[in-house]
Amino acid sequence: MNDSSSNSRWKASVSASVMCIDWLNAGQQMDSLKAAGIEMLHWDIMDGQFTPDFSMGSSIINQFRASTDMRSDYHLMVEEPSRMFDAIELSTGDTVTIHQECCRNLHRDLVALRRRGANVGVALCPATPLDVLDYIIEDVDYVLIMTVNPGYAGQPLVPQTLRKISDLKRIISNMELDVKIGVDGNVNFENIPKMISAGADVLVTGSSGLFRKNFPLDDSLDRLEVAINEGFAQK
Ligand code: S6P
Ligand code: MG
Repeated sequence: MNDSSSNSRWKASVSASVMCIDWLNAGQQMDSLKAAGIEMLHWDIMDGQFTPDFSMGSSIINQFRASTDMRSDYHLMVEEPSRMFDAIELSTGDTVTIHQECCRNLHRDLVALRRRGANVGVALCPATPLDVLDYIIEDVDYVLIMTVNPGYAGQPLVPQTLRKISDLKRIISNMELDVKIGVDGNVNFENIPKMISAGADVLVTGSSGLFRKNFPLDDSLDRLEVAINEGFAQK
C-alpha cells in the first residue's frame, strides 16, 4: 500500500481523491500529480444508501485508469460491497477498501477481495470503535480511519478521530503487524501534522488540501509536502 520510502519527495503516501479534482481541467491536473510523484488515485464510490449521495461509477473511473499508471485506491462506501467486486478493474498494487459498517460478513468479503489480488482495506466511520477490528486486523493491509462522516467533500474534521489514529497505531505496533493507517476527510495543512504524528501512513487528500478552489495545484503540492514534513518532525 505504502511505498513512499522509495520516493524522496513524499515521506507519507499521498492518495489524490479524484472526486475533488477540477473536472474541467482534469487532464492537466493528472499530469501535474504524476510529475509531482503522486502514486495513488483515490476513487470514492457511493451508493446513495450508505451515503446520501452518489459519486463516480466504473465507466468514469476506468477512463481515467486507462490514461495513467498510478495505482488505484478504491473506497467503497456501499452496502454489501461484494455485489460490486466484479465491476472493479484491478492492477498490481491496487487497494480496495470496504466499510465495516456495510458488510454482513466482513471476513468473507475481505477473503473474496484478497483472492482477486487486491490489497485489502477496512474503513471505519468516526463513530465506529476500533474493537470491530479485533478478529480481522491480521487479514488486512490497511485501515482507513474516516476523519469525517462518509458522503461529502468539504466537511470539518471530527476531532476525536485523531485519538483513534494513535490508539490504532498502538494496537498495530503491539501486535507487530504491517498494517498501514489511512486518513480520509479534511486532510488539510493544519490537520496533516497532527494526523502524521498520531500515526497516519496514507493521506487521502481532497478539496481542503490538494484540490483547493482558486489555488494552483503546484502550490498545494508544495504546502502538502511542508505539512507532512512538519508531522514527521513532531513524531
Ligand atoms: C468522503 C470521501 C472522501 C472525500 C475527500 C474529501 O466521503 O470518502 O474521500 O472525497 O476526502 O476531502 P476534503 O478535503 O474535502 O474533506
Ligand atoms: Mg474516500
